[in-house]
Amino acid sequence: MIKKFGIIPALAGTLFASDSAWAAKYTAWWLPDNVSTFGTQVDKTFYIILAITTVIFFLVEATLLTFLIKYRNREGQKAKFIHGHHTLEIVWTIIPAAILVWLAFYQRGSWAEIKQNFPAEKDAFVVETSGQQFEWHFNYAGPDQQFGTADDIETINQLHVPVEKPVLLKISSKDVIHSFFLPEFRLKQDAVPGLVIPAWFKPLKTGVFDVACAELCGLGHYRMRGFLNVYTQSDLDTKLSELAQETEEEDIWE
Ligand SMILES: [Cu+2]
Repeated sequence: MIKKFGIIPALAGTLFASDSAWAAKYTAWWLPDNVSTFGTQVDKTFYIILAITTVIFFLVEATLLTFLIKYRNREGQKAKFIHGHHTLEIVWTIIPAAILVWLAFYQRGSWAEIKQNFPAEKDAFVVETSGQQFEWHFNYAGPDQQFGTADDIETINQLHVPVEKPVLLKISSKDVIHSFFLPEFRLKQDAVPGLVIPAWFKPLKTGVFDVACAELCGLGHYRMRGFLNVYTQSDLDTKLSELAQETEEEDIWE
């Protein structure tokens, strides 16, 4: 989940030096600030895995270097064939297996919270979300609170949601497999044609955040980018009634 690599921040820093907020956001090389209720749990799991793999990486590299030096070609020392070592092989199989099993149990609660226990529709702000090469479509129930009626509101690449309320997305795709990704919310879910997959999050603060596609979905994948706008409930109501007004006007012209 490292967002950008060395050269990109350097380039972006030069390109966007005039806009410091933009520059700060897109030149940061570590995880973006978390904005969802379950994000800290995801980050904690990430850091635990990072710590374990870092320790193992240095152990393996140190062993490799030691052996390279110790058993290098020298006068009076001849290379010989060694078949292997059963005890060692069993040990280095059991240890990683035990770590993986422990991780599976450790993150079980977070997985259930994020991917299994969805908020009830009546308690959540529901948005039908679908990917289409190369944009995100968002469909809201509109003033009558019913989906599939004439007053539904559709926005493209702009998702509007309330703060501190569960948002329930019903994710699908109109063509190929996309992946709905909210980096600041630590949420990623594939959008698959023919399936409606739920995903949820609860924003902790208002603001504008990124919506990305995390699946290479075609030539225009790089520009499949949207924005998540988090408002207070009253600001959201204002925004949605403006959009409802626009939808009504469009309908007259159709
Ligand atoms: Cu895509």
